[in-house]
Amino acid sequence: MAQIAAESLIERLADWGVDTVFGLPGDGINGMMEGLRRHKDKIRFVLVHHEEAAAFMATAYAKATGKIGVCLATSGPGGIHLLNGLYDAKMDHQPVLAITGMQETALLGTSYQQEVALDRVFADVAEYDQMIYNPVQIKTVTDLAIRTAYARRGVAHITIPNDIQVAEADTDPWQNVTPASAPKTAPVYLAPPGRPSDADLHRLADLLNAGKRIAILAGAGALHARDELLSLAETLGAPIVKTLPGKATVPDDSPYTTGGIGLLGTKPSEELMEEIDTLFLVGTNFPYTAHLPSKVHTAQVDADPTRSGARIPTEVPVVGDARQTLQGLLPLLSRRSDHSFLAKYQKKMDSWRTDMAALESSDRDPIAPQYLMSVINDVASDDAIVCCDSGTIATWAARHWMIRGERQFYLSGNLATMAPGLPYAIGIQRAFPTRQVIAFVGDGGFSMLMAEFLTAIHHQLPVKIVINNNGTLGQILWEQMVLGFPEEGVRFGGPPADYSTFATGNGAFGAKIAKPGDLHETIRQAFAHPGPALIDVNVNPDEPPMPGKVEYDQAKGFATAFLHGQQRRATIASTLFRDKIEQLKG
Ligand SMILES: Cc1ncc(C[n+]2csc(CCOP(=O)(O)OP(=O)(O)O)c2C)c(N)n1
Ligand SMILES: [Mg+2]
Repeated sequence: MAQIAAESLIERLADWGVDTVFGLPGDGINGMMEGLRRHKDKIRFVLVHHEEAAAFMATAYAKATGKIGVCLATSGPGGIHLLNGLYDAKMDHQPVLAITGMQETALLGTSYQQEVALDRVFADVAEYDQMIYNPVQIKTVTDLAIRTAYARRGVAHITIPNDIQVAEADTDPWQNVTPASAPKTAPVYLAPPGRPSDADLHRLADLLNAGKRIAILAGAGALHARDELLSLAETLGAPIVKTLPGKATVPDDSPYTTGGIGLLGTKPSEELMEEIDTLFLVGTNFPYTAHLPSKVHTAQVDADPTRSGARIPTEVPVVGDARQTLQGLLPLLSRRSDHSFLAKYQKKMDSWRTDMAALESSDRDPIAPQYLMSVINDVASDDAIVCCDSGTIATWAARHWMIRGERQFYLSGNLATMAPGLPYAIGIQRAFPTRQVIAFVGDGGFSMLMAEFLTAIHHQLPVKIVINNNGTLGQILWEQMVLGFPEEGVRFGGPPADYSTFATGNGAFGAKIAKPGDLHETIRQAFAHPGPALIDVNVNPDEPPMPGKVEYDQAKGFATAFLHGQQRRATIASTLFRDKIEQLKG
C-alpha cells in the first residue's frame, strides 16, 4: 500500500518524540486516523469524549513534561470545540500543536457541510497557523509548527484538507514555477541561550545587594529552579512568595516561603509586600498588581522579552531562563548574616499555619472543604500531582495542598477556565502512568466535562477524582456577595447531585461521602485502588473562601448583601466569616 500524506505527518510527529495524540475523529480527519492506525507502534491515540478536553489534555501533558502536547479534531465543530483548551495553552505559555481537518480542496469556498475557515478561527490563538495545500509541505510545516510552539511557548495549528490527507505522501502534483523547493528542515528545536549577559547579572546583583527588606516572587517560570531559589532566599535572607501556578517552586513547609499571594494567598505574604523595599520577580508575570507594592526597587527575570517589566515599573528587567540566571547571579551576591527579617516572617507563618490547621477540623459538620483537602494532603504520596479546577477549590488547594518532595500542582492559571481538572489529570497520567494523579474539582467544573471520566476508564488511567460538591457555582456566589449583591443564578438547586453512581455504574471505584467521619478511610481506599476512582464529597456550601487579609470593603460587601436579602444568611453567618465581620466593626 502506498504511503498516504497523513502518514508523513504522523511519522514526523514521532520523529519529534511525540508519543500521544488526544482527539476525536470525524469525516474531516479520516485520513489522519488511517495514518494513526498505520503507526500505532509509534503514537498512541487517546480517544476523548469532547475535543475541549483533548486540548486540555495536550496542555497538561506539555505542562508536566515540558514536551509538545498534541490534539486532533475534525473540521468545523471539532476544531471549534478545541478552542477553550487551546486558549488555556496560549495563556499559560505551553507548547501545543492542534491538528484539524478541512474540506476537500475542490470544495473550499463553496459553503460545503462543516466548512469553517479554521485557519481564520485560530488566527488569534495560534502563533503558527497553516493550511496544507500540497503533500510536499507536510514535513516542513510540521517542523516549523512545532518549533514555533516551543520558541513562542504557545499554540501551533495545522489544518489539512481531507483529499490531501489521503494523497500519495511526499508528492507535488503541481508544476513548479518558483526558483525554490520545499525547505529541507529537521525535526529539531534549538533553545536560545538562557543565561543573561554578565552586565545584566551585575546590575541585578547591585540592586539586590543594596536591598534591606527583600521578597522574591516566584512563578511558573521558576518551577525548575527550586535549589537556586532556596539558595537565593538563604543568601539574601529574603522570603519567597509563590504565585499559584508557581506553587511547586519550593515546598510549602520550607522555612524560606510565606506561601501564596493574592486572594488565595496567605496573610504573611500580604504583609510582606507592605513591608519590603525590594522585590525580585522570578519567572512570573503576576497579573494582580493590587497585591504588589507600588514604591519599591524592582528587578525581574523572565524568559520572554515581551513580558519584561510588563506589570509594574521595573528598574532591572533581565531576560533569561530563571535557573540559569540564578546560577549566574548567586556568586555575585553578598551573603547576609542577619536573618532577622526572614525570621520575623517565619514566625508569622507559624501562626498562619496554626490558623489553617484549625480550619481543617474533622469536627465540623457539614464537611469543611479545608478538611477535605487536608485529608487528600495526608493520604497522597510524596510525588502526587494535583490538578485543580477554577473556583473555590483553587483556594482550598492553594492553602491546604502542601507541596513536599516531588509533588506538583497544576491549574488553568491565566485563562482560569472551569473544567480542566479532570482532563489535566488524564493527560498527565498518560505521561506518568505510575504516579498518583489527583483531580480536585468543583461540582460545576466536573459536570461540564464529566464524560472524560469514561475516557480514564477506557484507557485504564488510574486517576483519582475528588469532587468538592457544594451544589453551587461557589466562587461566583462569594464574588457577588463581596460586591454587595445577594447571590443570583449560582445555585443548582435540590440536594447536591450524586456523581458516584456514574463511576460505580461504569466499573470504577465510586463513593459518595456526606459525613466527616467517613472521609479519611474512603480517600485511603480510593487512592490505593489500582484503577480510576471518583469520590464525591458533600461539603459545606456556606464556607467562604476568605482572603488571607480581609479588607474593610470586602466585609462591607458581605454585610450589604446580607441586608439586601442574601439567601441562607443565618448559615453563612454561622461560619467563621461572622467573626471577621465582628472584628472589622470593632
Ligand atoms: C468556562 C467558564 N465559565 C464560567 C466561569 C466563571 N466561574 C469561575 S469559578 C466558577 C464557579 C465554579 O463552580 P464549581 O466548579 O462548582 O466550583 P466552586 O467554586 O463551587 O468550588 C464560575 C462559574 C469560568 N471561569 N469558566
Ligand atoms: Mg461548586
